[in-house]
Amino acid sequence: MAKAALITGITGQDGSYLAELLLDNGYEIYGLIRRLSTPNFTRVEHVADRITFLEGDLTDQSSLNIAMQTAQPDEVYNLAAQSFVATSWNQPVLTGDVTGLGVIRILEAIRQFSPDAKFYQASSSEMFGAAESPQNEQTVFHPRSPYAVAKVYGYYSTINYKESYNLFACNGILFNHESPRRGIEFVTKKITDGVARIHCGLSKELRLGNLDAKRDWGFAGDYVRAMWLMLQQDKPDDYVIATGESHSVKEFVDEAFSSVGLDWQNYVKMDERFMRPADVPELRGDASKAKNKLGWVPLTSFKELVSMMVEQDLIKYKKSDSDCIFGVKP
Ligand code: NAP
Ligand code: F7E
Repeated sequence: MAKAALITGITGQDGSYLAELLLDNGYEIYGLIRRLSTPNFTRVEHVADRITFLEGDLTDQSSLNIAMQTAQPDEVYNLAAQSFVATSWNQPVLTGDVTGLGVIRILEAIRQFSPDAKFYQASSSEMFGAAESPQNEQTVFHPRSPYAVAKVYGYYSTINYKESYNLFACNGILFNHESPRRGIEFVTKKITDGVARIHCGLSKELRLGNLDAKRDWGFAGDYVRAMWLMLQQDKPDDYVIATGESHSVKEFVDEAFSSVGLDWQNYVKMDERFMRPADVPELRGDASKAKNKLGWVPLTSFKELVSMMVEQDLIKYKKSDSDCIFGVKP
C-alpha cells in the first residue's frame, strides 16, 4: 500500500520540492494550507491535482487535529513557519506562536491521533547563530533572532516528545538552501532577481544590507532528499545538512553579476534598512554525520546554484536573447 505523508508548508519553497520527491516515490500526499484571501499555489500548481489539500493553520490546534485524523499519515513533515528572519523582529510574538509553539501543536496532534507517524521538524542552522564555524550536531546554540529562538523551542520540543512519548521524531538542522523558487525577500533571490532586472534595463541599482555575512548555501532540491532519508531510518535522530562551504553575500553578488558580464560595484548600494539588529556573521555546517549514516551528500555546487537562479530570473524578464519584458510570470 502507498505510504501517506502530511506536509505542512507545502506551498513554500521546500514543500514544493518535497511534494515532487514523495510523489515520484509513490506517496499519497496531504498538504496543509492556510486560508488566504487569494490562494497561493504558485509553487505547487504543476502537481496540485495529485495532492489532497487540507485547510489548517499552525496557530489552530483543532485544525491540526482534524488534518491528522483525516490524513492518518505514515510520515509528517513540519515545514510551515514564519521563516523570514528579518520579519521576526517586527513580528516576534507571531513568529514565536507559529515557528515555536506550532511545533508543539503538531506534535500533540500526532501524539493523540497518529502516534505511529514518523515526524520531521524543519530545524535551522540559525539556532547556532553566534557559535563558531563549522557547526555540527554537538555545537552549542546561540540564537540571534526571535526566529532562531523559536526554532530552538521547536527543536527541543521535538526531542522532548521523542523522549516522553516514544515518538519517531527527527530534527533536520538545515543550513541555508535556495532555488529559483526561493521567496523574493531572501538575499539570494533578491540578488538574482535584481541582476536579471538590471540586465534587462528594468532597474538601475540593487540595495542590500550586510555584505560581509557568510552563509553555507545549498540547493533546496538536494536538501529535501535528506529530510526524506531521515524518516527512512530505523531510529529517529537529528542531523546537520549543509555543503561545508561558506560564501559571503558579497561573493554571491559578485558571482551573480559576473554571470551576465556586469561589475556589481556599479550597481549595488548599501542600505541601512536591510541591516538587522543582530546578524549571524558566519554559518558553515559539518554534515559528516548525514554523509556517514544517511549516505547524503549535496549534488549542486555554489556556482551551479547561482547560475540556475540567475538563469530562471532572466527567463522571467526576457522575451528573447535580445529583448526583455516586465511582468512575465516565472
Ligand atoms: P517558506 O518558503 O517561507 O515556506 C513557509 C511555508 O509555511 C509556506 O507554505 C507558508 O504558507 C507556511 N506557513 C506560514 N505560516 C503558517 C501558519 N501559521 N500555518 C500554516 N502554514 C503556515 O519556507 P522554506 O524556505 O520552504 O522553509 C521550510 C521550513 O524550513 C521552514 O520551517 C523554515 O523555517 C525552515 N528552514 C528553511 C531553511 C532555508 O534555507 N530555506 C533553512 C533551515 C530551516 P503560505 O504559502 O500560505 O505563506
Ligand atoms: O539572509 C544578509 C542578511 O534573509 C542571509 C531562512 O531560510 O536561512 C534563511 O535565513 C544574510 C543575512 O537568510 C540583505 O543580513 C544582506 O546575514 O537570505 P537571508 P537567513 O537570515 O540566513 C536560515 C537557515 C533559515 O532558517 C531561515 O528560515 O544576508 N543580507 N543584505 C540580506 N538579507 C536579506 N534578506 N536582504 C538583504 O537586502
